[in-house]
Amino acid sequence: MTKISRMHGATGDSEGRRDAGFRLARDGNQRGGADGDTRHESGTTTKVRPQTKRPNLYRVLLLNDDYTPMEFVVLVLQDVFNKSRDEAMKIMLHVHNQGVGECGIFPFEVAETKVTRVMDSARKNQHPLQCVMEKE
Ligand code: TYC
Repeated sequence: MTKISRMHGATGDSEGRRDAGFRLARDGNQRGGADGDTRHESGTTTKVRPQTKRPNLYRVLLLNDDYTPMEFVVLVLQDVFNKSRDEAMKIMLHVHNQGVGECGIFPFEVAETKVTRVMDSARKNQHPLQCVMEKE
């Protein structure tokens, strides 16, 4: 469901500014968007603003090491990050050759859960594989 916020107010003030409250309320909403005006018979204006806050996104990265088997990394990428076999192989080889590679970009709690799943699985299998997240 789309959340709607309404801001009532006069359309001008003593300093000649229009809808100052509305502009303030928009601060931090970088996406902007389609904002509508509804004029009432009373002469007041209602601004309707869909809530379009984006979640904080985090990049999940795999780090290379010399000991974790390539096949284990490929399986982790398939299981935890839902990659196809081909895509998992591509990412694993990128990490193997470049030292670090991206598994995906997710909202904080999703990223955290994926990092935990990778680290738990690596520990359980006694591999030194490292998985980290960084703010996008
Ligand atoms: N470098 C490892 C090897 O040669 C393979 C590997 C790839 C390990 C990616 C970790 O994130 C990793 N067995």
